[in-house]
Amino acid sequence: MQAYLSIYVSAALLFGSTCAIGQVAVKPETVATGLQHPWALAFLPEGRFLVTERPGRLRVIEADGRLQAPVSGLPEMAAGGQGGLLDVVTDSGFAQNRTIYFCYSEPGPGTTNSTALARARLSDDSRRLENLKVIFSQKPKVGSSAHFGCRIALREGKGPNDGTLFLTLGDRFSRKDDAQKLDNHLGKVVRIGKDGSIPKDNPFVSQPGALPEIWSYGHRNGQGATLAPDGTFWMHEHGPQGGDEINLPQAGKNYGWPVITYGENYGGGKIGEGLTAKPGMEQPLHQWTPSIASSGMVFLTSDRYGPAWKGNLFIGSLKFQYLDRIELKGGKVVAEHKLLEEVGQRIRDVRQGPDGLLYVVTDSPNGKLIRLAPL
Ligand SMILES: [Ca+2]
Repeated sequence: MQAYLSIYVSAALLFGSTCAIGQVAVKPETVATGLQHPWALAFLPEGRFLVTERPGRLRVIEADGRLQAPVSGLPEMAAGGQGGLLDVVTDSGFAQNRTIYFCYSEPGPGTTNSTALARARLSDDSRRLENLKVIFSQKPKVGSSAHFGCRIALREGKGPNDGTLFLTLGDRFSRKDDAQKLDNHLGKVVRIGKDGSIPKDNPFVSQPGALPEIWSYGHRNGQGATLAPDGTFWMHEHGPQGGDEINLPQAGKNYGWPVITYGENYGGGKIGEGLTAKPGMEQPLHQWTPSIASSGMVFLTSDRYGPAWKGNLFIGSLKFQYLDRIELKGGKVVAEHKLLEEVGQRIRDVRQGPDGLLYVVTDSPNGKLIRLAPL
């Protein structure tokens, strides 16, 4: 972090202002308003959008910004607190099969709930879901309204790790020690087939007592996930008070929570033994202290903003209400730049559209869908 800061500051001095580094003039263009706590954004053919609203609605937004009535046929949800309808992605074959995947808080007995992942077909008129199937359900169900995760990254292609979904799962806040145990799905990344099957090369399929969906463990609450242009799986997760992290989870590895963390308890005080490193536990690629409360994540692959931005990573900040443009070099974070501060809302998700432009949704009772228009 200190190394990063010194690079940032010296670059700023060199160029006179941080804005001069890789500067591209962009203007936030509001595409749609009136969204209630939008959480995730996907793209449909003909310039339309698919947006989740946390209270449990899925909406199509027309290219001109008109909101359609909520899509019907969604499963029952435990909406409340941080729970409800969360991430959504479209299948790479959506134009033919109209398949989507979404994650949400699924009610259990009494006041319990957990994160679930469902697959469905969006009807031809985009008004309802058909052939709904819950393809994963986090175990155990817990009486908590916090730390559901969840973000979905779909890896397509024909290689051994392809045709699968990565899903980030939170520790439910009250069960952090379970993130270190392999007999549950709390504080994990899981990996499943698009039909809910378990890939044969998942790391714990043949380990007695371990759940076979687990890809990596020791996570706290991941609310960003994507694939890098080279196909590597990237995610980020919220720390407690400090210590939000970017990780590149590899099969079977332990990302440390709650044994190691750069954060501390809310109100102060160390977590566990107050360690930041331990043998057998992975270090994050990057960490933010204080926490930015990261949400949403995408690599820009288009040329629409010029060469300075191509290949940059974009992550939303809920807490400080900006979009973080992250420059990487040699796989490390070398600079960060704040965008969209003028919007004054929590940035919940960021994606690259089929037009190569970046889009965000803002998490607010009157949330917006915003396009970053290059000037
Ligand atoms: Ca960690």
